[in-house]
Amino acid sequence: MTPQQQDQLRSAAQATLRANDRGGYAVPSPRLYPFQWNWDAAVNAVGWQTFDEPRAWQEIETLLTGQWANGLLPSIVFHRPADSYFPGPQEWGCDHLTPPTTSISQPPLLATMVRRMRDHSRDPQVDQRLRTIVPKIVDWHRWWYRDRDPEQTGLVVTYHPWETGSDNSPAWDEPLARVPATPRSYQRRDTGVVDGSMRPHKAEYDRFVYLLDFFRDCRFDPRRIYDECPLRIVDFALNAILLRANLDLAHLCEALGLHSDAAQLRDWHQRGAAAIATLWSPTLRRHVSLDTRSGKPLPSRTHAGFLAWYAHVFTGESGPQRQLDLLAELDEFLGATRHALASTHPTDPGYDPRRYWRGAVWPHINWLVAEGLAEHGHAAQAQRLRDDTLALVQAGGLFEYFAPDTGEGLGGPDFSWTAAITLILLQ
Ligand code: 9YW
Repeated sequence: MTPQQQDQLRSAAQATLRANDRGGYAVPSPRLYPFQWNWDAAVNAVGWQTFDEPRAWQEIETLLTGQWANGLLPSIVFHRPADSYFPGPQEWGCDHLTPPTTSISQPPLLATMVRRMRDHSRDPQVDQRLRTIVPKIVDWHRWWYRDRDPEQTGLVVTYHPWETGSDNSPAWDEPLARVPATPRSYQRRDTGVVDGSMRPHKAEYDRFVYLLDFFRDCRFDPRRIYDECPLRIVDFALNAILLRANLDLAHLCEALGLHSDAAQLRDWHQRGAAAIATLWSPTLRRHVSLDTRSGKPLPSRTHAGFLAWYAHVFTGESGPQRQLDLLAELDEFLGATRHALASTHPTDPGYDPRRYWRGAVWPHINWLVAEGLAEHGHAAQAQRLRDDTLALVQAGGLFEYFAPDTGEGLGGPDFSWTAAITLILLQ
């Protein structure tokens, strides 16, 4: 890319974030997702920081207004009503809250993004802001371990594919099939905004809706949901993101003098890293997620395993060999499609290059995997992922995700976190 092309792309990405700004928060994509999403906001903040640092912190502070008293930081904060999205706050049974939210969370990227923002900050008063922000993120991590790991295994469970952020990944097919379909009728909005062939199937939505009704009917009682929810999985990707976030949050706590919180966070990381090692599959050469209802591993060949570097869990004697195995698996992913990184490998029976998390390339995942690779000295692979991401965006536009075979931009247009990742990679 020439410097002039880079400038053009940077301007387009900045303009997209500005256009998606609804006053303190950016919607992921104007019509498809008209509210503030949790892990999108974390990525978007880092994107904002490349050209407007005060706005970057505002993105996070606005997200935190949706935090529940028990620490949960919800997946969506419905700051203002909009009718182009289903399910809204009433469906979740959370319309009485100010602001209304969902009742589930999303991958906890926030602490890692906040640490990065502090490292890059030009604001001499930044720690003043962090004194309010950091304890709230600690409360969120405490919520994960209290409500989502009541048996203290070191790993947290999730109850909804939306909570994993990778909604229709083939990894969830089997556990989701055991969830009853909702008996009630409902009206999807997403397929009125983008082509239905790029979205989850109705059978999946029927179960997504069943689950959110279930949480509401349980009155969000954590013990009851843990005991009775028909879907209960240990998502490797979410746990990898949480483990990494524990380390970054511990660093932030130390910087602010919150030493006992820091010690707790390092303990969670250590116990989690030991527990996550048991999810390694020597035959598949990667970690896999676990269905804690059936006790069975979920072996779908997805990109999730490549977050192991980012999570810093290759500790102990097995670490070096496991890294070599995972690099071999990564080579197979890189060689399998024209554009990396396919979210599902083409040999997986669930592969579908255009249908969302069943094959499409996701810019933010590329970036996270690249960060982890670079931190472990695998510079060439990291660069390949960064180059592929920028090439896709340049040729295909600032879309939500991209076809790994043709490079076509798919899903929602003018997508905020795609813009943010573009800005980060062009930095
Ligand atoms: C939904 C906003 C969100 C992302 C998720 C992605 C999708 C659908 O869009 O969720 O209805 O919440 O799967 O990861 O945060 O971009």
